[in-house]
Amino acid sequence: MDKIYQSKEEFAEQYRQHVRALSGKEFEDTSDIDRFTALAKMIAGDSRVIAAQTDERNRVEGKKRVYYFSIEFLIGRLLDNYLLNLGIRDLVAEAIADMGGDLDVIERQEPDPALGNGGLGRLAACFLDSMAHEGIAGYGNGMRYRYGLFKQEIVDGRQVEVADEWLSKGYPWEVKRPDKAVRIGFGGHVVSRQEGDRTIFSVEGTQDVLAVPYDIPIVGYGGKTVNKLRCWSAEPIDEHFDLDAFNAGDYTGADRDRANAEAISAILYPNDAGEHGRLLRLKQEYLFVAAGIRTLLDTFEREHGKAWGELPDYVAIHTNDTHPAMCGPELMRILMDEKGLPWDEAWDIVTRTVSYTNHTILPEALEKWPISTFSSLLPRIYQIIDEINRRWREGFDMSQPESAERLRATAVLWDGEVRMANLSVICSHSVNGVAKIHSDILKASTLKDFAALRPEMFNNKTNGICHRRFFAEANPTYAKLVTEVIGDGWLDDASELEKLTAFEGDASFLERVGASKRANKLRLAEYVKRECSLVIDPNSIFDVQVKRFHAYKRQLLNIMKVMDLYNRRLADPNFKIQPTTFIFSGKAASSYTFAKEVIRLINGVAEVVNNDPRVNDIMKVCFIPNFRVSNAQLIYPAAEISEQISTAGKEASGTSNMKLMMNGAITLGTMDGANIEIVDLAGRENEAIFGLTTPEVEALRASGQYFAWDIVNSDRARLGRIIDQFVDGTFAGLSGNFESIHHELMFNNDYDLVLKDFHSYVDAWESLTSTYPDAQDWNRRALHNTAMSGWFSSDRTIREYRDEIWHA
Ligand code: 4GP
Repeated sequence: MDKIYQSKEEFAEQYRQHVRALSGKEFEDTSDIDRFTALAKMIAGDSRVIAAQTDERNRVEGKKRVYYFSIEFLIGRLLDNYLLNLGIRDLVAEAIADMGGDLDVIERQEPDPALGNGGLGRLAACFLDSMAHEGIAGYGNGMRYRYGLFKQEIVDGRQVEVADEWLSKGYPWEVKRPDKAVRIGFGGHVVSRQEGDRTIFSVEGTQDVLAVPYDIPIVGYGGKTVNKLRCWSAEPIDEHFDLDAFNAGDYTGADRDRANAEAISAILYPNDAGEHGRLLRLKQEYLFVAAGIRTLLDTFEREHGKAWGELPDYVAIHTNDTHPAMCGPELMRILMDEKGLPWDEAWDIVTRTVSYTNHTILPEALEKWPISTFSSLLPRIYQIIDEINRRWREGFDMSQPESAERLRATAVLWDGEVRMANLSVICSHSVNGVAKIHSDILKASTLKDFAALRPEMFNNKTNGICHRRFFAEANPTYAKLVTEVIGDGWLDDASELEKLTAFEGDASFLERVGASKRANKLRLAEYVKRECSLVIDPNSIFDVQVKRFHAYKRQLLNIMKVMDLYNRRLADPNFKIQPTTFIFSGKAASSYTFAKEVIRLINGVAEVVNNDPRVNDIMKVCFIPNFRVSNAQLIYPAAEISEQISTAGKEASGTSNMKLMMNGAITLGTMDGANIEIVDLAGRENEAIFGLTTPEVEALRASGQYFAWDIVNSDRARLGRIIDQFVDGTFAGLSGNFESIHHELMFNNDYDLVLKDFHSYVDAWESLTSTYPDAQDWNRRALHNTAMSGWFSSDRTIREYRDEIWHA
């Protein structure tokens, strides 16, 4: 790897200069935040130099460019990642130590931008890293929210949402590019005029805003490729500051235009629970789509002129879920209205350029917009969608018996709504799910009518994770150990981790694997002490469930297990389990009442359990507030059990399962999402699998023979007791009982089958944890999981996208 700094001294001199230029002080006299800002700016500048070289190389080689459209990029902190990818992490750490500083402290100053909700947004960020690593000319296109997802605080056990001011100290990685701003029109009405035999459409009377890009460099491992993430922010077209209003004391009114425009990029919406239908969200979706499409067409035109028919050869547009679904219609609009192409030609270009990934089968997450809202905000786009829909309908032979149902299921416009998933499919040449079972479910049920009509467009791309961030960087002690025995080739090619299987019989190596886990547990215990004022025992098993809170993910099942173990210990002081710390973390959408109640329950149980000396030798419960990329990187390495317990058929893939596996945790999970591939790779004997399978869930639901009360009545002693405790005050100390949870299980008949899977889950947990005292065998399974996890690197996933979808 060519390094940008050859020696500590060379780096130190440059760094000192940067610090001076930024703060006017010598390094020794600066604050940690100044040190961070100067270092990040310096590395960002170096990266931009490589980016220019990358760009030039791409241009000369005529490389196909991939544009990854995603309304979320949950990028995490970048500094450590970039130092690693540039091959200078150790050099920089030593140089800063020589200067009397501490790189770790400096790195902790970096804001952790919450520009995503969870899995989908983090996946997009991992993909950027892997595209750069693979040398793909790949660009992220997203939104720059002034406030990311809320910061979560816990007050009396409840989640409280606080604005996340991630920009308050500046963001040294980004560069604003006002010269690349794009004018975006909303509202207005469509007019047409005739030119020869062509009707040309345009929109008049729009209210315009300016989409202004901020570019963040994306540094690939190996330091050869630096790509770009472009995030769009909304601003007013003209500075229309009303001096009269201001002088009259109306300060808000004076700047109304700015406030109205900026509102579009003010906040990131939660991904679940009823946020659809919000006008601002639709504006966000159009803004980043239209601005991104404009940019990529400008680049294409610069490089290839007006050979629009060649667009699919040089450009791939990937739509991450349905939020960028307007890519198809917007591209149609420009190709027809501005470039003068006829419909058929434009449509052929669009459908050969655009591809789509689905991330969830939850019906509430499949976006739909009321036609009335849509057509008044985006009249020309709506008109194009209407025509797409009309032509789609025309393709049906209505004499066929199945046609009516197929049409109903696949139409874009139906029941007064625009269905974004159907639009995404129809505009694309490829549709993929994110794990094998998920892709199968898409074909067999969610999108089955499309699959029947166009089977060739459906494919699977099992998710992956950036193993450099979530293993090398997050878990330096273990990574060092791995590198010691198999070399560092695994950073470049994660499949090399498999070489670790040769050490599964090496007792002294396994002991060191255990010691590194212990070091990570200590590190997390210190964090927990600082953040939660809770002392947890690093000798106990760290049992971890960290992810968004959602009913189908069944954090409720997990905490019911804790309640059960607690109850059994109180009933019988001789009841033995392996001492365990139950660790939870994650946010719930602010309007998702049930999920928030589960958070409150976990904290309610924690309050009782953690203060009960009768059980403290065997259990503690810990809820870590404000789950985000930076604390995730502390949690995964410390985990020994990975809780992946969704109702089978519901979790599209999951990615925390992969991160935890790589860090040597054993999966306690259902046969759902990518857990299935984990079992395939590492062997069922090295994980703990329980519960109903997807076909069993479907059969049980279809039978109509599931009765929550029967299950509870068949086990009054354990389940019955837990059900009572939701409402009898046992865990109500912090902020009251949990009636709605009781109601969900008993009166809504337990939709997520928590009660049904309860016993098999608790049994699986007891049986797994009973093997913990055999440390050597536990460490062997941990190592085996790490060894077999290389396939889950997002490098592999990206190569599949590249070869099978983008052909880049
Ligand atoms: C998530 C899925 O729930 C998760 O299973 C998957 O691993 C992840 O996408 C990445 O593909 N979905 C979302 C969302 O985050 O917003 O729909």
